Amino acid sequence: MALRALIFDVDGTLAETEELHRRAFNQAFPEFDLDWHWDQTLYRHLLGVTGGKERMAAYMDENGYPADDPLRRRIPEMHAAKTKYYTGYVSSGELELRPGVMRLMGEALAAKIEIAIATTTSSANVKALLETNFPAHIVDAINIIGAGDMVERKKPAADVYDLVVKKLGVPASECVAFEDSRNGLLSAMAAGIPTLITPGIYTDDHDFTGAASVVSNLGEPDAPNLHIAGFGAKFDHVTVEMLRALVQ
Ligand code: XBP
Ligand code: MG
Repeated sequence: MALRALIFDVDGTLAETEELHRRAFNQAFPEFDLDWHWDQTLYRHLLGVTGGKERMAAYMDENGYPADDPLRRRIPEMHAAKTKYYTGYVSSGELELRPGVMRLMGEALAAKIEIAIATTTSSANVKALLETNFPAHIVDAINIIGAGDMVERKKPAADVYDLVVKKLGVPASECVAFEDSRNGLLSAMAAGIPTLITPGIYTDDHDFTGAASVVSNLGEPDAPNLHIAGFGAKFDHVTVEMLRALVQ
């Protein structure tokens, strides 16, 4: 079995973005005369719902807002305000990539292996992260991006991974998905893609049963990662060589 493509999730996988998302939500709420404040404990719970708009609707459901509350019609506006703040934070360079992300992408390109993105977040957020944190040659090589606003059903549904695999035109079994959450793992698995997990600050307690491999992060030659479960115990950082063996 050949290794044809690496498909990366964004939030929690490329970078620890969720604290900036949480800050952006909290900055947008007062604009709509809401005294909502999502602290880290509440946000960890709310992250069980993927998609910012769906997350706000779930929060309203949990806090007694009627199904026909007029505020629900303002969720798209609220989400646009939040996205404006979030993309501003990202573009001002507040994010750092997780260990090994840039290195592995460079190795994949050198080995003529495709790189793609499959995320629940909005396209504007992906664009801001790629343009701010990645060099042009990598941005130019990422031709296939599946984002939350492109599919009917967000993760854990397979939709976004199915879309990306279809655009790649390769067998799902010859790709590797990189994820940080159970919802992301379930989505990639439903699409038939072997999945490597790097748990994030908000997902370290998730059940990753079914993952091909779970490691603390992708690691660097001079900054080894920790092997947690599945394939890869003899590697101290994730490489194309390791991934080729993983898909065999
Ligand atoms: C994570 C998500 C997103 C972000 C917020 O996506 O579920 O909803 O939390 O972004 P992934 P939006 O891990 O698949 O990248 O507000 O744009 O949804
Ligand atoms: Mg994620």
